[in-house]
Amino acid sequence: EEAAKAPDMIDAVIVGAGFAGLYMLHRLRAMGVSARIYEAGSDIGGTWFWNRYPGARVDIESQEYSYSFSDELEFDWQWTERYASQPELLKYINHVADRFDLRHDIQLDTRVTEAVYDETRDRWRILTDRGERISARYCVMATGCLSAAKEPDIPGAGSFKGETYSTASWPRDGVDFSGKRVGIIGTGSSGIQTITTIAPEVGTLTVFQRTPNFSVPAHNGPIDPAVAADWKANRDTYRQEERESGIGIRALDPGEALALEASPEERRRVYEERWARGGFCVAAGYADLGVDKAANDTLAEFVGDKIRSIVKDPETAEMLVPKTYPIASKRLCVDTGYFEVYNRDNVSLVDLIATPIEAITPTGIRTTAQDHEFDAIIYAIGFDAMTGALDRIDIRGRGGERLRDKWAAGPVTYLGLMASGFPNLFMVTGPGSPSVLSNMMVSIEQHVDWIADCIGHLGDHQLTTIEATPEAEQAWVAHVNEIADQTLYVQANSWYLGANVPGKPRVFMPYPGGVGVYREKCDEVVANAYEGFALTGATQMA
Ligand code: NA7
Repeated sequence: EEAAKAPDMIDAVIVGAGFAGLYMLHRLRAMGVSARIYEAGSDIGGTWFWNRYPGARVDIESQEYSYSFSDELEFDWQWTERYASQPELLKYINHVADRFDLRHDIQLDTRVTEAVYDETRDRWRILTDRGERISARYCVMATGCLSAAKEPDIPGAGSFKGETYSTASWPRDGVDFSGKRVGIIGTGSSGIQTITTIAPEVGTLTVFQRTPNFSVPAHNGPIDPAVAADWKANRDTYRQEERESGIGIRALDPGEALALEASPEERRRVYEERWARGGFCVAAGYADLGVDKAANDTLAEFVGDKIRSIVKDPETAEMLVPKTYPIASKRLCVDTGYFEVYNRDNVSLVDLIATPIEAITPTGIRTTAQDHEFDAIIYAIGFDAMTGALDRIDIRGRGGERLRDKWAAGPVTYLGLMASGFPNLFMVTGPGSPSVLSNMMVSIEQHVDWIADCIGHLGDHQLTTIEATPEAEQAWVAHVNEIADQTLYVQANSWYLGANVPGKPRVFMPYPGGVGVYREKCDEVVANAYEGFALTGATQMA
C-alpha cells in the first residue's frame, strides 16, 4: 500500500494573495522565514482580482491607497487617476509581485480548506482543495474582510433562465449589456459603481433598492500632477500622519470643532466646501458627527438635499434619500454621477421596502407589485464581512476547537490579530482591528509589520508559540464594544454589525477607536513583553 505522502514542511503558510498576503510574503522572505501563499483565485490581487465589475474603483485617493513600505516603489509608480480603477490597481499589484519577485512562492488556483493545529508538534496542518498537505509553524490568514460574497438569499434564485452576474466574481472578459434589459439588486458601493457605469450602455436598467445609501461625489479625474509631486516630496511626513490618524487618511481628522456649536450658515459653508472636495472628507467636518445624532442630522439633511437637487423626479428622489440611520454609520459610498443616473429615461428605481421581492422567476424578478422581465440580473448584494472568509475554512485550534464555533456568538480576538486557543495563527485586519473602518493599506501594513516582528521575536528568542490569553481577549472585545457603543455605528443595520447576513450574530466587529490609537496599543503590548499573550519556548516542551 502506498504510504500517505509526507506533508510539505515550511515555516509559514499565508492564505490569500491580495495586498495583505503579498506584503506578508515579502516581509517573511526578507527575514529568512520560508513562506508560501495559497490563493484560491486564478491570479493574484484578492479584492481587486475578483471585483472587476464595471466601474470598480477604490474610494480612497490613489497615493494613499498604496503601499508605503518601499520608497523606491512609491517614487517609481505613477497613478493616473485621483481614485484608481480596478484595472490600474490590479496592474499595480502585479507590478509589486514582479518587482519583489514574489510569484514563485505563490500557488494559485488553490483554496485552503482546513487548518488544524497539531498540539504534539506545535505546527499547523494545512489542507488544500487539491489534496495537498502542508505543515507550517505559522499560519497567516490574509483572507480579506470583504471576500466571502453573500449568496443570493432570495427565493427562486437560480431559476432565472437569463444571464446572472455577481459584482463579487465578475467574468474576466467583461459583459456586453448593449440593448439588454438588466435588473440589478443592491445599492451599496458595488451596486452604485456598477449602476453608474452600465446605465448608458444597457437597453433598460431597473434598480432594486432595499435600503437607500448615502453617497458623496468622488470628483474623480486624472491625478493632479501637483498633488502627486507634493505627495512624493513630503511622503515621510504624510505617511506618518496617516499612521497616526483616525481612519488612515491624512488631513481628514475633524479636530475639535462641533457641528452643534456652529451656526447653520457656518455649517453649510463647511459642508459645501467638503462636498466640493468630495470623498470621505464630506463626513469629517466636525468631531461630533460620528457620536451625536443631532449633529449627524445636520449633515444627513445637507446630503439629503443634495440628492433632492440632483434627482429631477421628486418621488424617485425621496426614495433615494436615506432616512432610517445616521450618515456614515454604514460605509459611505463615493460615486461619480450616481444620483444623476436616475434622470435617464432608461433607468428606473424599485423600492423594495414598499414592494419587496417575492421571488426570482425564470424570466426575471417578481415583487409584490409587478413581474419584471430581464435578459440579465446582477447581484450586488455584498459580503459576509470580516468573519465570512475565515468561517469558510475549517480552522481547528487546541483540543480541536473550531474557530467558527468559538465565534458562534460573534468574533472574539485579541487586537484583531489572534484568538486564544489558536497559537501561531495570525489574522491580517481581523475582527477587532480597525480594518474596514480605515484605509486598508495603512491597516494591512501595520498588521503585517506587527506579525513579521512577532515571528522574528519568536525566532530570536527560541520561542515556539504565541497565543492570546482568554483574559486579554475578553478585555479587548469588551473594550471594542465599549467604544462602539459611544458611536452612531450601532444605530445602523450594517455589515459592520453582521446585520446583512440572516442569522449572523449582531456584534460590532471592527475596532472604532482609530488607527493611530490602535497602533499605539499594539506597540505598547510588544513593549510590555507581549502583554496579554502567552509565549512558550522550546525548553518548556517535553
Ligand atoms: P454592501 O454595501 O453590503 O451592499 C449590498 C447591497 O445589497 C445593499 O444595498 C443591500 O441592501 C442589498 N441587498 C443584500 N441582500 C439583499 C436582498 N436579499 N434583497 C435586496 N437587497 C439586498 O456590499 P457592496 O459590495 O456594495 O460593498 C461592500 C464594501 O465594498 C463597501 O462598503 C466598500 O467598503 C467596498 P440592505 O442595505 O442590506 O438593505
